Amino acid sequence: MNRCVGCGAILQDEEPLKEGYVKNINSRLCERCFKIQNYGDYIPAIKDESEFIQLLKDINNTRDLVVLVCDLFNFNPNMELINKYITNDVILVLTKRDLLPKSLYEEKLLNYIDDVNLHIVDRIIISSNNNYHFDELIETIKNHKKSNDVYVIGYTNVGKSTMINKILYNYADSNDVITTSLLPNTTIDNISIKIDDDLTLIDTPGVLDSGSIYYQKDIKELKRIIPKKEIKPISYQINKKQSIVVEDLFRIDLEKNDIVLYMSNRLDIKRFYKNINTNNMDKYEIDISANYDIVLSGLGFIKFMKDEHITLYVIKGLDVKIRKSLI
Ligand SMILES: Nc1nc2c(ncn2[C@@H]2O[C@H](COP(=O)(O)OP(=O)(O)OP(=O)(O)O)[C@@H](O)[C@H]2O)c(=O)[nH]1
Ligand SMILES: [Mg+2]
Repeated sequence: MNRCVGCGAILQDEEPLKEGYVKNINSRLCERCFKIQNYGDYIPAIKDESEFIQLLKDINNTRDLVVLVCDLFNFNPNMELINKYITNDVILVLTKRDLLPKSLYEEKLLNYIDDVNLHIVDRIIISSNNNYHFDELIETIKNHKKSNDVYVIGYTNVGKSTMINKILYNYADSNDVITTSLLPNTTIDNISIKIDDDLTLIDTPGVLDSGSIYYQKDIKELKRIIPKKEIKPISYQINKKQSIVVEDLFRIDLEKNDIVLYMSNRLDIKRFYKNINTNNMDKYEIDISANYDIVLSGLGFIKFMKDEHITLYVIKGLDVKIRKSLI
């Protein structure tokens, strides 16, 4: 039984629509990975939560070191499942640093997660795109590993496979590349990647947070909506009733606040003093506190400087979370 080197699926030549399909059973890469890697095509493979829970339980049984990868741009402090099932030693890796402003204070980011039960032995901020802190990362992993195997886990699309590819590229003598993509649920099953004689990283599939923007928009739109480089935060000082409207994605009605938007700079943001159509949008009434963020899953976040009651309309189905401000 062979597995695809790109996504970990078991290779099979019988069912073209199922995971791991290849025309020639001796191929190393399944057709889906071949298409994603060569043409950027995407064929979704949805993981459900029960499979993710089983994966976490299996990892928990090993007692091996876990590298928990979190996406700084789409940071969800609710790590309920991982918190519940993982009791292994954990290195917390906060990635996609390149998307946030260069000037910000990293100490606050590092200590942001403090009320979880996880046994965190070390924390590190990285960027796979900028090769930032990779020497420190590999050293930290080697210092804390319990055996040769180290599991890389996290929600889908946070950048687990991209990080492992960068480690492979930097420190291993191999041409293998794990498939990565803009869209969630790229890695299908565990993939063991030998870095050297003492270290094998095991890439794992993540599970999608329900309500992400990835469910609401197609790939063409997502390419524009998901930032690729450092975000320039956009600040607004609001001192009379008005609405901030971002395309058909969301609208906030507020009266007196200072807010900062952290999202793709390719989005079209407008201010209105009149009522704008909100047909078919989900409506939230929120008492927001000063120094809290509203996180719009996958799209970015908005920091509020003052306490205020706001009305928020979002594209149907998009998840809205509130957290202490990250920045
Ligand atoms: N800006 C930026 N983007 C990144 C970084 N790391 C990964 N990405 C992007 O994030 C997206 C998802 O990356 P993957 O490595 O496929 O994510 P994953 O966690 O393996 O996802 P699954 O396999 O679906 O669980 C891709 O579009 C990557 O290019 C980073 O350091 N900076
Ligand atoms: Mg992956």
